[in-house]
Formats: sequence, structure tokens, C-alpha cells
Amino acid sequence: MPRLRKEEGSTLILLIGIVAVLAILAATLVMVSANVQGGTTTDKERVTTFDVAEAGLDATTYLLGLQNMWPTATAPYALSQKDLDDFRTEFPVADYPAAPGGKPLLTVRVCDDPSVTNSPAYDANGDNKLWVEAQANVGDKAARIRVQLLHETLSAPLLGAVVYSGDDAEKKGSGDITSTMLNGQPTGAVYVNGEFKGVGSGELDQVTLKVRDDASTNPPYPFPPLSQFMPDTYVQSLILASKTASAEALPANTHSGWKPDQGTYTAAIRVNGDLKLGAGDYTFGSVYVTGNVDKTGTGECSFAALYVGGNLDISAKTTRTWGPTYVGGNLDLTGSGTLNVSLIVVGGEIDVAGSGQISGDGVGTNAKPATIISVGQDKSVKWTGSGDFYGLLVAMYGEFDHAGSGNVHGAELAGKSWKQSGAGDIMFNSDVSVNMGNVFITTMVNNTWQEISPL
Ligand SMILES: [Ca+2]
Repeated sequence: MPRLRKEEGSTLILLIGIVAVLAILAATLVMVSANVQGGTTTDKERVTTFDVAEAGLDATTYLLGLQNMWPTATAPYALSQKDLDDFRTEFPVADYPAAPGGKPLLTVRVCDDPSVTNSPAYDANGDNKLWVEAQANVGDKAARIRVQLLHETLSAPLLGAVVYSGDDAEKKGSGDITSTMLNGQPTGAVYVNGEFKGVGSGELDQVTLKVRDDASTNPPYPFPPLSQFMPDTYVQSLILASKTASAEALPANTHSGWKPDQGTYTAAIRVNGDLKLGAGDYTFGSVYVTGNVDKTGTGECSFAALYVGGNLDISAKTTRTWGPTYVGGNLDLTGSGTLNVSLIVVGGEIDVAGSGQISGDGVGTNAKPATIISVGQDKSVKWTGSGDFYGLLVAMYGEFDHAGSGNVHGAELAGKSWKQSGAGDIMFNSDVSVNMGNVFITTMVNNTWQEISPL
């Protein structure tokens, strides 16, 4: 089969788009004609095989886009039997018959250079790019497509601010604010871009206090803005990294409001309206919801990637890996149990309550610390939890209210005023700082999407 020249790429994508639409129409026609005269199995397989290959490519792209899932020399990519089994449950044998000779429904090749036999299944040449090829085998038909992925890394910004208050700050709780000591000096500081009122019993002796309106604590001027710790480029990168869920899904995975049964759903899902999850365990791949998402009742849930146009309300939590999440409305985290999440970017208010632990210090097998940030104008962050939080909590353009008895291991940053009234400590912890790790953004490289000859 002839290889495509580069300049044909975008035309090809357009053509494939048209072909995909035609394929869906054809599938509908096939189903209609099947009802009338039985149809032909071959036509149907041709259509569905391409759909399966596309779902396989999408699923692999999302998987590699998860934080810390980019393949390495010690952990090269491999399609597990479990992933394959999960994938198969999305495509029942009745509609997607098994290929002869024991050929699997899906094969995936991840490699540095697809033109090289045995090209390693990780980024061996260090250019932060990998190819993904997915082949679907349905009946006696096969379809194979590929795309190149780019993996970009951004450093976490924990640069020594335990607390940043963009306006006046008030501390009246019994909680301490501390940082790891190095050679007798604190490694963290409390920055107050205004006046500081400290009346609580909490200790401040293992932290440096820098108050704009108190010259004794703030030589030299000028006072650092929040953007010194959270540069705009970094915030924009977080927003981008949080929006990895695909807005597109196959017609069978597109729902108008949805209340699914518990289970595992690997293929990309789109919900126009609200997604409601009741009691039970749910494991999702990429999920894109235009309305609200809420999880109530017992049981865990996790998402490889989640986009919520409205509010996200989670009362039951999960110890499973929960991938990048964007919430256009408000975020409410309550309940008990552990939530291991990497990144949540929120357009509205953030309210963290409940007794559960959120993420970990990243030491050994402990979960990595989380970044949970509101980027809405005047939108506040409220911490009333009694559990422990590990990572970075930010109200970029709003107020921060720390009223909980739980401890925050990491930092609290606010574009406007900050206040603390609870018994919870705020601890700038070097383990958390080191293991905040980086933000990883994985995107498809333009004009690399191709349909190729099946193997
Ligand atoms: Ca590479």
C-alpha cells in the first residue's frame, strides 16, 4: 500500500471524517435492510471494524495521556489482557464477531518509529514523541489506523509559599503553619499581600512570615505577586492538561442524560445533559459531560479523564487512579474514603469537606500529590475537611477559607484574601514538594492521523 505524502494529511482527515459519517449512515442502512431482508454480514463488518480501530486508538491515546502513564524503558507500553477483555465488553461478539484463527479484537502497537521492526514501545530516542497504531479484527475484516503523540512536561511550581494571600490575611485557628527546616532555617514562607492579623494559638515558628504592610517582615520591596508562584503560562497549561477528555464519542456511547449501571466502560463516552452515578463501582475511560456529574451512595468510581460542563459532586471516593478533570461549574468533595486524583481545574467554587484523605505525599508507593485549582474570577476555595490533603490548593482569583480540622500537606494559595479558623495544620512538606512532580500534556501531532494497511 502506498504511503501518504505529508501534504495529503489534512485532506485525508477531512475525507476520513466524511467516510466516517458515510459509514454511520451505511451502518444505519445496513441495520434497516437487515430487518427487511437479512442484510449481508460482510457490509456490516466493514463498517464496524473501522469503528473498533478508532475506539482502540482513542482509548490508547487517553491511557498514555494520563499522568505518569507515558511509557518508559522500565515500563514500556503493553496491552494487557484485562484492557483487552474490558475493551471486548464494549463490542459484543453478536455485533462484532471474533476473527478466525484466534486473532484478538484489538492489537495496539506503541513505538518510536513505525517503519522499524521491533521499534521500542517507549520514547527511546527522547524526542517526547511516540506512534500509536491500533488494528481491529472483526470477522474476516481488519482496519488499522495510527497517530503520533507528543508528550510535554511542565514543572510544578511549589517554590516555597506555604500560604499566599493576595489581600489581607487572618489566622485565628489553633492549627500550625510549618515548613521543613534546613540548616535551622524554614524552607517555606507565608506571603500576605496586605495586612496580617494573627490571633489564634497556632504556631508560626517554623515558617518565614512576609507581610507587605509590615516592613519588619518584608524587606525588600516590592512584594511578589501570586504570578511569581503561579505564572500565567503554568495556569494555562493546567487548564489544557485538565481538558483531555474527548468531546467525541461513537453514537452508541453518546447519551442524552445517563444513569448507567455499575461496571467498566473503556470507550470514550459523551453525555449531553447530566451523568448520575448511584451506589456501586464504576470505572470509566474518557467521559465528557455537558451538564452535572454526581456520585452518591457507596462504592468507588474513577475516570481516566473527565470533562464536566456543570457541577461535579462526589461523595463516594476512590483509591483508583483518577485522571485529569475539568469542571466548568462548582466542585464539591465530601464523604469519607480516599480520593487519589492528579489534577482538577475548576471554573467555579471549590468546597472540600468530608473526612477522607485526598492523594498522598508520593513517597514510595504512596499516591502522588494533587493539584486542585479554581480559575474563575472571584471564585473561592473552602477547605472544611477533617481528613488530610496532599498537594496544592489554589483560588487563583478568589478568596481562600481554611476552616477544617484536617491537615493540608503542601500549600494554599489565593489571589484574594486568605483566612484560617480551624484546627488543621498547613505543612510545607519537602516530600510533597518534590513529588508534586510535573504536569504532563499529551496531544496528537497535527496531520499524523492515517488509515494504513492492516497487518
Ligand atoms: Ca520518540
